[in-house]
Amino acid sequence: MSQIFITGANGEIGHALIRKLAADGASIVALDLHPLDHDLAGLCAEAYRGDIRDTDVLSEIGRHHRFSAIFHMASLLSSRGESNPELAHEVNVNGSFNIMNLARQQSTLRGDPVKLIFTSSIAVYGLYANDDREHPVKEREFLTPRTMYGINKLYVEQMGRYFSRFYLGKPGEVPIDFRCLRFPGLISSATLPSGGTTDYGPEMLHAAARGESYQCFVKASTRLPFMVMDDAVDSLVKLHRVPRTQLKHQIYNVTGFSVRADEILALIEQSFPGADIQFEPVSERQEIVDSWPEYVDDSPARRDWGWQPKFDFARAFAEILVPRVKARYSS
Ligand code: AKB
Repeated sequence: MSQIFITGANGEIGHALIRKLAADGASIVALDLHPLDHDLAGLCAEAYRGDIRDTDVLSEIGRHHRFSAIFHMASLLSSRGESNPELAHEVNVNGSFNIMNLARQQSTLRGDPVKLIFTSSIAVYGLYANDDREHPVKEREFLTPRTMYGINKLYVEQMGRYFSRFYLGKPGEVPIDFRCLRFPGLISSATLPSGGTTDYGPEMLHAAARGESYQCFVKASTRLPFMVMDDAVDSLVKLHRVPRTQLKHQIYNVTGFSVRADEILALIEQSFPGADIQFEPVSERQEIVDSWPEYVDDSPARRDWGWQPKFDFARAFAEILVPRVKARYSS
């Protein structure tokens, strides 16, 4: 029976994606550096603890399972990557190379391309002083990332294209089916990110719901694209299902809404009137967000495979984020 393999299973996207795929009846094999969270364990056919840099663990997984798809999400995020660029490169690039090799072996064993779905990021873009920030960035523009994380993501995207389209391989080798989404900042009511630079969005919300004070590390005027986790998972599942012939590209932007940090705060204050949130920008992190686009153009995804976010900014907070975080912290 072919299964779905998920790396970075304990991460934010991992949590939400496992729930969705399990509800749809998929047989899931999970991998994470840490033991799989209790709430996910019952939803997976098997869970492995290990590092994507460890080829022994990956070989063992490959020996015991046949995958039709791999969702590869394990990575060190942007702020953490800047504090240890060497480790970021090892995990984000070398680890991804190992996952790509696993996908290649599995494709050949099955005689059918394995879908390797990679979560990339707006961090692949790098905008500088005189660049037009009002202009929604298209997939092939501004590919001059500032962070190690962005550089790593861009490289892995290209490695995926290479192994699916240009690599000659050995006779009989079946190429992988590489598909990739560039995500904006993600906001979930169920989990908190760690080590990212868009983390201020979800952190403001969760701190307010817990009645804690929070120092937002970017300027009030910082505008970035965001998306709620429900839409992020939806986009992954949609991209996974779409027939290859329908895809004109392998790398797609997806986004929900673009908002300033003080607009997020204003909405939070409507629901949590006592929220104690101050803006205390940290220059290293501000420089990272200043290099990212304020708006991204996701029209190719909309056109090619019907991508459409369900939640705009107001609906995201009113209908899912605020009610769910209130329920979460009041129980
Ligand atoms: C980060 O902030 O590093 C991530 C991302 C934008 O990919 N959330």
